[in-house]
Amino acid sequence: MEVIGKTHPFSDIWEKVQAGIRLSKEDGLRLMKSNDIIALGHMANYVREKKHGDYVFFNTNRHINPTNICQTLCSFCAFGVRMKDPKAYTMSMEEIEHRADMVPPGVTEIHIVGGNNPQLKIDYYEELLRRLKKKLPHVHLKAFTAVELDHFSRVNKMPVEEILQRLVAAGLDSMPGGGAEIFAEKPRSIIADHKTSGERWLEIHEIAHEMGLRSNCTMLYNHLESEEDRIDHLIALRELQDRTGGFQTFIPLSWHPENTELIKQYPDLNWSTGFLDLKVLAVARLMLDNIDHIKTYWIQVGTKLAQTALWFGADDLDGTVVEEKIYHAAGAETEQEMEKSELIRLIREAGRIPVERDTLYNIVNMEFAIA
Ligand code: V47
Repeated sequence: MEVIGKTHPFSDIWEKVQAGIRLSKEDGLRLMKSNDIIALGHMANYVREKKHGDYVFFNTNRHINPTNICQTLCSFCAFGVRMKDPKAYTMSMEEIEHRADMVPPGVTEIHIVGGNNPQLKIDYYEELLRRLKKKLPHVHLKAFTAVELDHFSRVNKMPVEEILQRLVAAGLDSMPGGGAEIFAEKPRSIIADHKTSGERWLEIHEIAHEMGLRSNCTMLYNHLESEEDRIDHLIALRELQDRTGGFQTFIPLSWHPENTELIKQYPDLNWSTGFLDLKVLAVARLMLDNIDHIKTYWIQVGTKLAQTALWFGADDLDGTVVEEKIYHAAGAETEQEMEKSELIRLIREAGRIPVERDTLYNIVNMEFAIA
């Protein structure tokens, strides 16, 4: 039986998907407003399999969050704190080096993001990258969101181009996708009032791409955004990707409410549901025709849903992670790390083929595919 036959309400969209024709904003809105999760999943999985067959990518990585002191203090976030907060910390270079010493062989990436700490100048971050690169020359350093780079630019009174040049010279290899949140001004002004604007976030990624750096992109949903805000956000990413081709992967992130100011202001908001998570992921796969990979972040959606997502458009499970702080500050109940063997088991049990990749999606190990 056909999932989407000629009389199905999405038959026109399904024809476009099969013909590789780009979906419009109106198409995106119809999909986002639909509860036909089977049809959405069917179409997203079609695209996903056309791009990647049965492969599911993962990487062996570590997270380091050098400081949680943040002057931006977005209401949706539970990680950033004021300087005088008892939980405030900034890692010394010795602590950073200690973490580098703990990195076992086989790790290919360190993901580094932190708060907008006004006391740290660019030389702190240059030194951090240099020390990590010296100890771990083969490990890819994916560091600093566009929001942090914008903050460094203001604190150091330097154009972001110069900040990026200095950080690249110190060892920066690529940029993570955080900080995008939702570009629409209305919800952004409530959930992330003092943050870098959506326009500036896009501009900084464009600058980075023009300098030859690759980056990721994200969208934070399940707060005050409308369905239209979500589609506009995806289209803004798609348009930038048309110009630069620099985004590697898109990661949908659902908002976690615990310990945040936003839930105090809007007590009716809630945790995301598995249904919404799968819907946003599938619609993203369908709208972002020019971004190769869609990552489901198991830390954030949980391992069971992340595994299911591999049939709803996702082809990447992120990694072993280790020491995740941002989601755990906001009540995430997942573990803070996962063994590689467990990632492989989840992928295999979903009937897919595990492929270990590095940050730039070069294949590190295909042997799990054969076992
Ligand atoms: O920008 C922060 C989100 C992001 C909360 O590039 C929250 O490979 C939900 O971007 N509830 C950071 N979300 C994480 C991120 C990321 C993760 C994994 C891989 C990559 C990559 C990037 O986390 C922030 C924000 O959107 N966030 N607090 C919260 N309470």
